[in-house]
Amino acid sequence: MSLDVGSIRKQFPIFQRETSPGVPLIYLDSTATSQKPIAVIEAMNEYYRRSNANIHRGVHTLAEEATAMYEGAREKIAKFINAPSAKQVIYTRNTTESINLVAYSWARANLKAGDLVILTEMEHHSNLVPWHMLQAERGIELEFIPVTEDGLLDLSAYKTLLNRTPKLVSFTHMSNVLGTINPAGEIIRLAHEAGAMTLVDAAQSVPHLKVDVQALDVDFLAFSAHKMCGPTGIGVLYGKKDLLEAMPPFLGGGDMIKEVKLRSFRANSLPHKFEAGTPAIAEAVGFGAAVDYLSSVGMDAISAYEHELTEYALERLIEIPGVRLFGPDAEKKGGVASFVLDSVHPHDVAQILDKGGIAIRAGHHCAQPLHEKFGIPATSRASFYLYNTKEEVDLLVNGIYKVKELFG
Ligand code: C6P
Repeated sequence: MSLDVGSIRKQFPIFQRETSPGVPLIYLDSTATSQKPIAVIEAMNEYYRRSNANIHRGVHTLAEEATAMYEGAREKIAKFINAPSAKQVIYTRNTTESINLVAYSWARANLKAGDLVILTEMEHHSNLVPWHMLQAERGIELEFIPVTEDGLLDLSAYKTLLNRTPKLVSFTHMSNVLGTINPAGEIIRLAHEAGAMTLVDAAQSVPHLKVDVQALDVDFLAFSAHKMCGPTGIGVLYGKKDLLEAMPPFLGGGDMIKEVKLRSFRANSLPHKFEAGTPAIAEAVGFGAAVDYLSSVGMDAISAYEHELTEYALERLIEIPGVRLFGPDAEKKGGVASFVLDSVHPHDVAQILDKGGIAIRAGHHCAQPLHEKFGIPATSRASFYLYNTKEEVDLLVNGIYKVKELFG
């Protein structure tokens, strides 16, 4: 395998801990949130120890250092996704807030009753509920690209939906349940041909694949730092410049203004127009360090390694009698293995595995409609990142055999 996983693991302090005496941590829940390397932890620590100050406000040394660190991280993130300018990288709290920003600002300014928004059946709740809310408020229409039995988007059904001249196509780049990597470039090209804008939920793709916003020609793209070795509390909305410039502010307050009078205000320029109030400064610094870290390992190497690991995991899991796996084969998916085990509730599977130090997630993973589509309330989900190993996959498989034994 192409990565030196032994030395990568040494950079993540959490892997030194045991979940109970003598039981090392096997962390297979990076789709929920990734672990953090020492470089990220130390960058945030160092910021608080040496440079803590508010940004864009003071002229003292610390304020200028803090501002430079906050804006420097934005430059790094812009480069990481190949944004034409750092001004097009808006800091938010997370993917969820980024999608809500588009729904509140762009959509409320541009959509009226009867306008169609196309989503998919595999969306996370954060790319469903903001549109449900707008539907209730505005009377927009929602349609969904169906998911096939093998966990792919039905692109011929999508093409038929496009005949109804949608205003927006908003979809996940990679499913957090099926692992499916959707053909984002093609979906965007077809949407544009039909005259629609596009929003990509890249919460699961940016951490694991090289994502180039210019090559994709996407209009808006949302992701979170905490799934890509960075801290919680910060995410990004990328947008095309002309769209962001035309959009009204989302939240009002300090820093997002050029001028305020008693009865009026003028909004600030990009990106500050969308960043009201004191932002997550230390988190931005950590986000920049995370991007440096992932770049130093190499996104292509990370994707290739995860692919090999996922292929191995799927092969091993499918051998277990009573396991039903969801999603396409390894060629079409990222490092996610969601499954059900005959007559054992996913929460029981997760709880028993936890006794052996194995952390997986069980539940609907904030994708209830997708689970409903497959006729199940919940799945167990193991997910992989650059620090996981084949030995951990083997321990997971042994753990599932133990669950089977316990439940007869
Ligand atoms: N999925 C999971 O365990 P936030 O919480 O805003 O950082 O990310 C939301 C989100 C949006 N889209 C997709 C595809 C996601 O997977 C997630 C987060 C986690 O699957 C937590 S529910």
